[in-house]
Amino acid sequence: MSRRCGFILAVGALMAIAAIKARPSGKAPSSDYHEFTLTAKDSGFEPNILTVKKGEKVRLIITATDCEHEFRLDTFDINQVLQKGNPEIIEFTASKVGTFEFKCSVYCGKRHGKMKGKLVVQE
Ligand SMILES: [Cu+2]
Repeated sequence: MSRRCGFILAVGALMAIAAIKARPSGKAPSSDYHEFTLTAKDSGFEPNILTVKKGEKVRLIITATDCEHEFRLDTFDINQVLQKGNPEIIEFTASKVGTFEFKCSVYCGKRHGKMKGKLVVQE
């Protein structure tokens, strides 16, 4: 009896694994975005260099972890308030080739001036 129960459990487990694997690759439907997950804190953005290809749709998911910041990327007309602990999603198309600075645009303390990063858009 106990062996049979064990067998049924094992088959059940295998079927569950098969069902998980059968899902369409687990990717979100929006996988045509080049996605980055960033944190913002007074020591800077992490990561602070983002490299994409021209024409790519870019999605940034940014979470301020210590206090409120703002993410500013003038070239693409972006200025997003980042409230502490509240991930913000920013989407845009990397339509220009070049290296573009992004920064925090609200004074957040002594290290505010160092809160900078680069978006590198390659041909
Ligand atoms: Cu700041």
